[in-house]
Amino acid sequence: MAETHTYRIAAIPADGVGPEVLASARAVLDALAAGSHGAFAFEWEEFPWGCGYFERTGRMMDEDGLDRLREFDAILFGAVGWPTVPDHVSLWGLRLRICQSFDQWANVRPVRFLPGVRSPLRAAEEHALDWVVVRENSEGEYAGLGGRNFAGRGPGGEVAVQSALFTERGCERIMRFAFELARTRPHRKVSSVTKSNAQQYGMVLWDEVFARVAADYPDVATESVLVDAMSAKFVLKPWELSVVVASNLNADILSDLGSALAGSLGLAPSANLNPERRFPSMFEPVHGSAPDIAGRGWANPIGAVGSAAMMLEHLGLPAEAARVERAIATVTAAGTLTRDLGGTASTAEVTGALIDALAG
Ligand code: GGG
Repeated sequence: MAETHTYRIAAIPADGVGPEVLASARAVLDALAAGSHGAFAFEWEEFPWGCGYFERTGRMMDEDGLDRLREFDAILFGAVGWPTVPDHVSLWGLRLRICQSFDQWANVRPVRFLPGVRSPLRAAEEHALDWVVVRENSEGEYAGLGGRNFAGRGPGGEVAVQSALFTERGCERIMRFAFELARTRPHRKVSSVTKSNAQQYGMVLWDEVFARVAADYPDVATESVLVDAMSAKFVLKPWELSVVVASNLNADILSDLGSALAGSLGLAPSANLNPERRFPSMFEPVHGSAPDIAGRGWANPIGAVGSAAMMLEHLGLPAEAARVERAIATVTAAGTLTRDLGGTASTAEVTGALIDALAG
């Protein structure tokens, strides 16, 4: 028998519902490995980082954390953020630290409309709705450039500047990534999200690079749409979408809108990719830590399990990724839904149903 291929995965459950949904994703992956007849296995190492860790140590992750993560084949991440730590401290101290240090410059966020899940867009029954938001994940509005000025202004006079950084290289690589992805999809189209009418420097460069890159892909249809018009299009004409490429902040907002339209933020998976594979890539549900429902066993694990499927694809296990995606569709079609989708199933019940569906 061929040797078992063992994938080393770093698990970072972090905060709120993160540990609950990550436990589901791990259970589904371990069930898949157990049924692989020794073809592959997962070796997990769990890191206790997050807001609880910050309260104990003053750090969101260990000082040598990045060096330790570098050794893994991939990272599976839960969610970051808790009311006891300012959001900009927790986000920059963990999730953004990993994404930016490991040059995970492409954040891929599929919007899938699952059977059995009611969406406001189900009126458009005749169309199969399925698109991908490609988020520029290394610069733009998340470049961390700016400052606050208290000096000499007196009470109430403070000013803050938050600048966005757009580089030709950053724009070009995410756009080429989007075009290559579009070539793998039935509808070969890339929609670029801009705001160049109001943002005359960064977004005009974005538009110019898009036009230049598009010329290299004559087989892929294109459009350039203002972010406000694109949010309307997500609701009114989503069947015209295939791959949507946008800057860091615009894509973050639009992907939440897309997953809400598909039924719930709890469904949405994502991959933070370092396409050159110089560093491990990181897979996480789009949703945050949801302090309002954390610890109650209600969290929807499908976003985390879908992220695990994206990790399988990245690790070179596309058939296994497809099996997990089919299991997700089987479970939603059967009406085993958590509360965010109008159901009554717990996280554990959905996880059990997913594992049963893998076996079926
Ligand atoms: N699993 C995703 C997560 O933890 N997100 C936390 C968050 O606040 N992210 C903000 C952002 O990525 O823009």
